[in-house]
Amino acid sequence: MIDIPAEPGPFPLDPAAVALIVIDMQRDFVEPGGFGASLGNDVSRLTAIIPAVADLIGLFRQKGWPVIHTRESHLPDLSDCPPAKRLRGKPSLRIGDPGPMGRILVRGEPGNQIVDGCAPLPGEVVIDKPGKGAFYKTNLDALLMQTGIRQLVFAGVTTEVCVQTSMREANDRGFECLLVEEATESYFPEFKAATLAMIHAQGGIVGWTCTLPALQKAVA
Ligand code: TIU
Repeated sequence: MIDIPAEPGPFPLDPAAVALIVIDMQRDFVEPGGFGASLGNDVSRLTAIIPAVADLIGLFRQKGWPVIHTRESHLPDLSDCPPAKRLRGKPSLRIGDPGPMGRILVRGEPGNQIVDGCAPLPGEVVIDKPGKGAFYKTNLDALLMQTGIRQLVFAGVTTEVCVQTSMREANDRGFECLLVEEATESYFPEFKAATLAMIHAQGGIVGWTCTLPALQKAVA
């Protein structure tokens, strides 16, 4: 075990049972013209974390620890997109509409690709998920069970939507979860701060949070 300085206390990282899960670092959320921007958001806060996420991915690759990537995406016929999701709000473009990076949030379109700085290497698992949570209608649970992974280090976007939803799903399934502050971001800084606080409150009710330098130093 390697003790990572974290909140609410040290995270006991097990090199034999840990994986990094990078949530939805896809152009749809991080670049102008995608789903995030269509909802009225300024994406620059998210673009800014690409180097930190890349550093974290690099650390796991250097250690030989697994890296898992996710993408929020729907089938081209939108059969896996509930109308309640597609019709929500008043976006400038809805899921499935053609945009500057292809159809919004549709699997295989340019906007659905993970940004270059965080791109998966051959052999790394990429989970396409129709929901906000990474476990809903995916094989992630089975994959983690097969490979003996019991701890998940979380990164990606957005902190309070897909990252937090996935982390809560993982926590309920018995995984020990650690969120890295510099490697996650929200369109709303106050939501990021609240999410970090609520995760590690009450003795780590949904998991742990740590800083990237603390993790880097502890595993060096
Ligand atoms: N809108 C928003 O903040 N997030 C999402 O819709 N999906 C993810 O967080 N990936």
